[in-house]
Amino acid sequence: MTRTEATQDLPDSRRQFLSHGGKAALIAALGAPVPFIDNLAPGVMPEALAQVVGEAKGKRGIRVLNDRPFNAETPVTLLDDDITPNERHFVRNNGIVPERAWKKDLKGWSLQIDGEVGKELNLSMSDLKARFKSVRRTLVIECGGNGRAGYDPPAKGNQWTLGAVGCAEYEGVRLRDVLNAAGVKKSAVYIGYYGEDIHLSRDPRKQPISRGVPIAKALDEHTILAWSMNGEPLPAYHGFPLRLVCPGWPGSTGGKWLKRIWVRDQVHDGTKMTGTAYRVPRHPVAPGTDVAEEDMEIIHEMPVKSIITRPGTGIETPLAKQLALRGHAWSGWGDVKAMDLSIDFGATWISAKLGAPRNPYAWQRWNVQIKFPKPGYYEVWARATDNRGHMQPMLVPGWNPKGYLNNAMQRIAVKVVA
Ligand SMILES: Nc1nc2c(c(=O)[nH]1)N[C@H]1C(S)=C(S)[C@@H](COP(=O)(O)O)O[C@H]1N2
Ligand SMILES: [Mo]
Repeated sequence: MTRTEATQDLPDSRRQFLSHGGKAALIAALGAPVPFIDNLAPGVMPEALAQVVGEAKGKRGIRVLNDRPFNAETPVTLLDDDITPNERHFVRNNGIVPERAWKKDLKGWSLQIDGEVGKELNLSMSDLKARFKSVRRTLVIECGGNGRAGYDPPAKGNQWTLGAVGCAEYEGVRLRDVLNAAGVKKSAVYIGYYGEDIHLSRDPRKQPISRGVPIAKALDEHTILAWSMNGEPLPAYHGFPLRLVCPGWPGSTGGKWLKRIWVRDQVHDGTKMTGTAYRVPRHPVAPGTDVAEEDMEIIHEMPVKSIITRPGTGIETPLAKQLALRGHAWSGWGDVKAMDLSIDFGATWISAKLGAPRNPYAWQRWNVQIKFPKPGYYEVWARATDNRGHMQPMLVPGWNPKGYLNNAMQRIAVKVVA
C-alpha cells in the first residue's frame, strides 16, 4: 500500500499526521500543544482529527470511520435539512474512487445493458438524457449497516451510529424505461450492477462490490439511474457519472460509478451478494450465534426508522419553556404514519406532527413541542410507525452476525433546569 493510496481522500491535516507520524506533525495538525502527548500510543488517531473531514473533497463536518476505503457518516444534528446537502451526505465506499469521477471525465464512458435482454444496449450520457424521460426524486439512501455500533457482541465492519443515511434529490431516468428499451426476457430474475471503482488490491479482475435487486424491484417505477444529486453532476464520492438508486432497500443496492447492468437468469452472485454479506438470519438467533449460510436471507426492504436532529443530546432547557424537537422519519415499506415521543422511558407517548413525504421514499419531517413536569434528567425517545404497522423497537432489534438493520429508537438526554 503506497502512502498516496492510503491517504488520497483525506484532508491535509490528517494526511500529514498519518503519513509522517511523529509528535511535531501531530501538534501541527491539531494546531495546539498536547500536554500529555507522551501518553498517546503511536498510531492512535487523536479524536479531533478522527471526527471531522475539513473542506476536503466537498465534504464538511462529517465523521470519518475509515480512510481506505473512505467511509464517513454524518453527525445526526447535521442531518436537519429536508434535503441533505451533498457536503453532508454520508459516504460508503468499498473500493477506490475511479479517476474519472475526480476529473469529471465522460470520455470512453457508456452504460452497457446485457444478459437476459432482447437487444444489448450501450448508452452514452447523451443517449440516456435524450432517449428517456427524466425524473426528479427525493430519496433516502441508508446503508444496511447503519446502527451497527449498537450490536453486542459487536459485528465487524464500519461502526456506523446513526448517520449512514441521507435524503437527496436525484435527477435521472427510470431504470424500467432503459430495461424495457433493451427488452427484458421472460427468463430475467435479477439484475447485477458493475461500477468503475477499483478493488483495494488494485486487481482489475476484482470488483469491490457488485450487487443487485430482483427484476421486479428493478422494474419498479421508483428505481432510477441518476446522474445528478441536488442539482449538480453526481459528486465523485457518490458515483459520477451515473448511479443506481433502489429506494427503500439497503444503500448497497445502489451501484455507483455504474458501467454495466447485467440482467440475470438467477439471483446475482457478484461480490457481496453471496455468503453472509447483506444477509440476516431467517429466524431470530441469540446474540453471538454462528449462523449457517443456508439459514441467512438477502435483505430487501429497510425497516422503519427516525432521527432526532434538534436538539442534540445533552442539552439543558428551562422548565418554564416548551422544548421544540424535530427530525425525520422513513421506512422502506412505504410512508410513515405516526411519530411518537416519550419522556418517561417509554411509559407514555406524545404524538408529533408528521409531514408528508415530497414523493415516495423521501423522508418525512416531524416536529413537536414538549413541556416537562419538573426539573431533572430526562431522556427523549423517538419512535416511528409505518403504514404497515411496523414500529421501531425500544431496544436493539434481532442481533445478526454482520450487524445490519438496527432501527432501535434514538434517545437523547435532556436536563431540565428550574
Ligand atoms: N460501485 C459501488 N457502488 C456502491 C458502493 C461501492 O462501494 N461501490 N457502496 C454501496 C453501499 S454499501 C452504500 S451504503 C451506498 C452508499 O452511497 P453513498 O456513498 O452515496 O452514500 O453505495 C453503494 N454503491
Ligand atoms: Mo452500505
